[in-house]
Amino acid sequence: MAIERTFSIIKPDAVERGLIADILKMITDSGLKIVGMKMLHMDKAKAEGFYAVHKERPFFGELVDYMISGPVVVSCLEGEDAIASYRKLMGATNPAEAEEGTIRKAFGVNLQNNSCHGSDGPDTAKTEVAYFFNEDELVG
Ligand code: RTP
Ligand code: MG
Repeated sequence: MAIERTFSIIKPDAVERGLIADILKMITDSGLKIVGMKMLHMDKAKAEGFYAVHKERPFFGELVDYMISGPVVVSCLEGEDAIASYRKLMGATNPAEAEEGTIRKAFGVNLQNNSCHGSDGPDTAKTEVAYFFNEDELVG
């Protein structure tokens, strides 16, 4: 298996409830390494750009409003099979359907306020990391 990088967001619902450390612990306990991290509060244009792929979906407006409702923690994670491995750790999009031991099962509130984001493939991982990080903000 290849060493990959993926992009993660600890979403506003989780930051607001003081769950940054709990989620980062689950990430590092799973064997993924944090190679870049920052806290920020997205403006509307930044969030709309990030979720542009969903712009025709009925939930787009609500999703953007939620993502700019408070600060988030963005990170770049590295490890073997990091993209699939982090998607597995997050669990199903809807926390009600997420498996035991996943971030969304532990902390997700509902289909929208599901505590975390992770890239869904190699192409999105690359563009999403680059959307938030310059090369000199990543270590290792
Ligand atoms: P993510 O992109 O955040 O890692 O989540 P995902 O791949 O599991 O889900 P995706 O289909 O890409 O949806 C992106 C985010 O939009 C919100 N959502 N709301 N109201 C709804 O029907 C609905 N469906 C999705 C969630 O916050 C989801 O993570
Ligand atoms: Mg997605």
